[in-house]
Amino acid sequence: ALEALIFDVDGTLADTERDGHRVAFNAAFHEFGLDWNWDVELYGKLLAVTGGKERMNYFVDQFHTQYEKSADFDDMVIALHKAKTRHYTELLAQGGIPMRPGVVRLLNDAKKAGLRLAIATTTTPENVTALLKNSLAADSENWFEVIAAGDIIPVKKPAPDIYVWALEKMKLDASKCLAFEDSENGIKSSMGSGLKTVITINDYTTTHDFTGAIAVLSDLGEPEQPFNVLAGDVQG
Ligand code: XBP
Ligand code: MG
Repeated sequence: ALEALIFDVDGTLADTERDGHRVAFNAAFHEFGLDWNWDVELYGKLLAVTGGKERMNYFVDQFHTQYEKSADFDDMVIALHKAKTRHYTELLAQGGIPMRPGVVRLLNDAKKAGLRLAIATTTTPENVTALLKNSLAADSENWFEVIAAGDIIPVKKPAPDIYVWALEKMKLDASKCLAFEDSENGIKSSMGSGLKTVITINDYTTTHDFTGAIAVLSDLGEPEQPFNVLAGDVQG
């Protein structure tokens, strides 16, 4: 039987990328006097690489090749990323980003049904805490038994490591568990760890390959024919 649900954060619990992370990256670039600007379209391409520091490196290597990296480039990326996290969490503190449709209902129903909850994300732990606190509920960090996030795992999605880590922490077999993702990198990671996966798409991921997903949904809101995870619609 189903015992636990594991959630991705960015794009799955909330639409954080375009109006959240992207804006925070640009604010950090501005703060550091860099003329880098990630518009909505470019950011869609940069999402191919997960992790903020990794994404900045990917940008410079693939999209800004005339930029000359100084000897302390890696240190600058770390400092930039700290500033980006500050901008992002400030944005969340202003209540900037709501949960996606159906997310709050599903989490509450899952808790009532006695399911265990966890998070597996490439984003920074502080970002997860800030989103949960400001957009879900003050105490909602405690709803999740495990929050697997950021650099605790050196190899980020699409590698399965973060999900494997979460499952090990929970001493849980993948077969007893369901993952929720929004992206191709995400489902590669979750399925790579053996997890059945439900996809909710968003503007950045509509064209992604979700082969193997047990369901691909527009969102977790109320369809005409309710899709009821807890009643076993997705056990097969
Ligand atoms: C999320 C990401 C992250 C965030 C930024 O992917 O790709 O890089 O955009 O996070 P997923 P940090 O939803 O697949 O986990 O800047 O904190 O690294
Ligand atoms: Mg995601």
